[in-house]
Amino acid sequence: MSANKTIVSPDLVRTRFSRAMSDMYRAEVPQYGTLMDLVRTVNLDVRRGDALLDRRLRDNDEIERLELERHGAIRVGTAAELATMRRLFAVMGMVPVGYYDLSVAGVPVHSTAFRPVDAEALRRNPFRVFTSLLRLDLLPDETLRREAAEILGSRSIFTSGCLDLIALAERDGGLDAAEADAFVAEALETFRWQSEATVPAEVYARLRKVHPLVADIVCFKGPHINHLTPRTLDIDAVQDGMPGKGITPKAVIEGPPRRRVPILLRQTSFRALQEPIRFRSSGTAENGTHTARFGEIEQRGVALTPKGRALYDRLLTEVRDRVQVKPDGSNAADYSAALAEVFRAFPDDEATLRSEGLAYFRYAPTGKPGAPAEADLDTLVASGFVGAEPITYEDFLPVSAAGIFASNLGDEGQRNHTRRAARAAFERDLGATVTDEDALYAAAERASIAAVRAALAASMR
Ligand code: OOG
Ligand code: NI
Repeated sequence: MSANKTIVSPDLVRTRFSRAMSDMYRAEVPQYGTLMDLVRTVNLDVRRGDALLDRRLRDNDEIERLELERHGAIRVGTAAELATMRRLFAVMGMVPVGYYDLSVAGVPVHSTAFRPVDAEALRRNPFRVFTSLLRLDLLPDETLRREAAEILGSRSIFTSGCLDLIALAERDGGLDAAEADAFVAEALETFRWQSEATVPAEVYARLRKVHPLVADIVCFKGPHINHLTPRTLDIDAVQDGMPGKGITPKAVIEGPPRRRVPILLRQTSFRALQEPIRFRSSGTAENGTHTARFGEIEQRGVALTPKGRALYDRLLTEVRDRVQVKPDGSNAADYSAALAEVFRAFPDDEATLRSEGLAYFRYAPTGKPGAPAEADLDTLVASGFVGAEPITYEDFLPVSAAGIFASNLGDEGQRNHTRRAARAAFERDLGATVTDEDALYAAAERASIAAVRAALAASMR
């Protein structure tokens, strides 16, 4: 271990990395820059029009986070790639949270999200990367499975500099400032778009026929970042504003409907670019096109308890049983109407969400003097001694993610497939268990209650 090495915070490495990714993506996909500008304008408008929300954002130091906030997504091909990805993200304080089974949507991947978990790290920079692993076991024929595995087995998606710096961070418990800069530059290479396919046109075409995602994952040198998603305070306004900026959004917003109290996550995206690619072939260069990259926006709301989540899942199923969006999106209005109507059964005020145990809240003393320390929490809240703020949902939703995948493969059609979750295999390939997201929210709420109790007890002395 090098003497006197000053370790920089993983939060800082994450911030530098997410900035570098954003700059790279803006240069690669100009519409992303346009989208960022639109989101910034809408967020400013919302804060001007909603004093309570603006105060909350300020009080929680969320203003700065809002500008920084985004998630991205990648798809890897092998267990070894996934396991190294886990080590790479660990350098930036990001750990795998949640298991998402996308086979429900007929997409042959399963996924996790690498993200920071503690409140302070999230406040500094909540950057997350939705990471999917190809499931060769879901491909229809054995020859193809073997061929895909062989192609993937002969690529290396990390630079040797990157691998060295990951090992160094593991050995020394972190990186110093110069090492961190080098790490960001090396890591960025893995996520860069590279237009040369590693296979001839014929192989690409064959894999594409099985599933467009298979071609996207197998035929290139690396797992190019396929989107970066800024967070907006009003997703409907951004969705409506997109056409005016020359962007065509997908037909419907995924997730819950618009509400007074936003819950979980709402997302919408726009179609990927058609990008020129070059195939590897003997002699002449062959050209083709590939759609890999797209834009997305998200609006985050309060995290739900298992009881709230069960209600959400039940209502969403009811909506989809009633109306399924057609591949061309022509019945989007019917879907939105059904969504709004069915979700009337989901309470839409903070007091009820709290009293019915549907959502997670963070509690804090308001400073009002004379709190009866022995009173129960609800009484303390009702009498203004303790405040309750919604805890933001930091994760993803499998049905929504499936919709995002589908729309960017050029097919908005909603279908229900059989679940073929394989969490144990995923964790084995990852080389670690994934953190249970619900446990994180429950712990955050519990810790805030303990802190309230301690503060009230101290104020009695
Ligand atoms: C990931 C799609 C899922 C989200 O926000 O739910 C996703 C992908 O297309 O690789 O990013
Ligand atoms: Ni996304």
